[in-house]
Amino acid sequence: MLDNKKIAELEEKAQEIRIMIIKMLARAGSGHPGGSLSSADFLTCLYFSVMRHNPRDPDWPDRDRFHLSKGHCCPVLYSVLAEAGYFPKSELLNLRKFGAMLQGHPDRHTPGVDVCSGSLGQGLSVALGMSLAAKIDKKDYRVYCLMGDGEIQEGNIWEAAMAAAHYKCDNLCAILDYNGFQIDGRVADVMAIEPLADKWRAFGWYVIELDGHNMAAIYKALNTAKKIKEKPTILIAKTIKGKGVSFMENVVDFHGRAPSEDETKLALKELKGE
Ligand SMILES: Cc1ncc(C[n+]2csc(CCOP(=O)(O)OP(=O)(O)O)c2C)c(N)n1
Ligand SMILES: [Mg+2]
Repeated sequence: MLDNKKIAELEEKAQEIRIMIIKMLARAGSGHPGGSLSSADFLTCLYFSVMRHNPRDPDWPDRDRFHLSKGHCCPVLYSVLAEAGYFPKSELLNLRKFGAMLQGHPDRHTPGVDVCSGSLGQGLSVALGMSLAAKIDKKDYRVYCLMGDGEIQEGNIWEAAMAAAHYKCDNLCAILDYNGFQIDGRVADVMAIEPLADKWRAFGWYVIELDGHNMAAIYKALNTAKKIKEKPTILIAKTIKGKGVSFMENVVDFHGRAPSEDETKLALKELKGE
């Protein structure tokens, strides 16, 4: 278990990550704040207390892999990678500029990014491939894959889910950002995904349901997943889309719209607790 001091440090870091997300989106003038903010807590926990990785050696063969299947939420990944030291934080302000390192969706030219993503529904298949590669190569790295709740309406997610259980991929940990919203509105209205935990269990997965904004719970769940044998694990993390900025929370418009100048000022004020 982590002590309260370490939990508080991670919470503070997650808040800094949220601040970076807002600043980079404001500068770019486009991008996806909602799902980036909802993922900030578990990405912070992963990169700063759970994953085995080395920012000075992004291609280290024994590193744990992280795959952002919902690639549109790359501002959270870029912020975490910059905070960890994969590249200078100043790069964040070039987001989405023509020719810049940080494109609107993840690209392998960015240190710390293993796979291009953005076309939803493919990530679990990619992560499954990495997980099988580890087994074939007799390596003990773990593979993490972050998916959106709208994204899992895609059929090939379920094909990968079935295969991962069949091949007993216990080095594979999926995280579902269950924020309840997709591009067009509520997931429950567009295409219902419940009963979700039962579905994944029926596909042969070990399921952990948790509050995706509770740092202690996230840390505990990620470490429980490490101990599960013979099965892949999914963390179904209940989150709030736009978490941390009151006027973005659960507002569909902020799925894919950058804040205006006034909104940016307000958002940063809130996040800094001023
Ligand atoms: C195959 C594919 N179809 C459509 C899109 C356009 N798109 C981008 S984000 C998004 C909604 C995703 O919702 P969700 O998975 O819930 O992500 P989050 O709420 O975390 O932003 C869609 C449909 C896409 N990127 N890929
Ligand atoms: Mg969603």
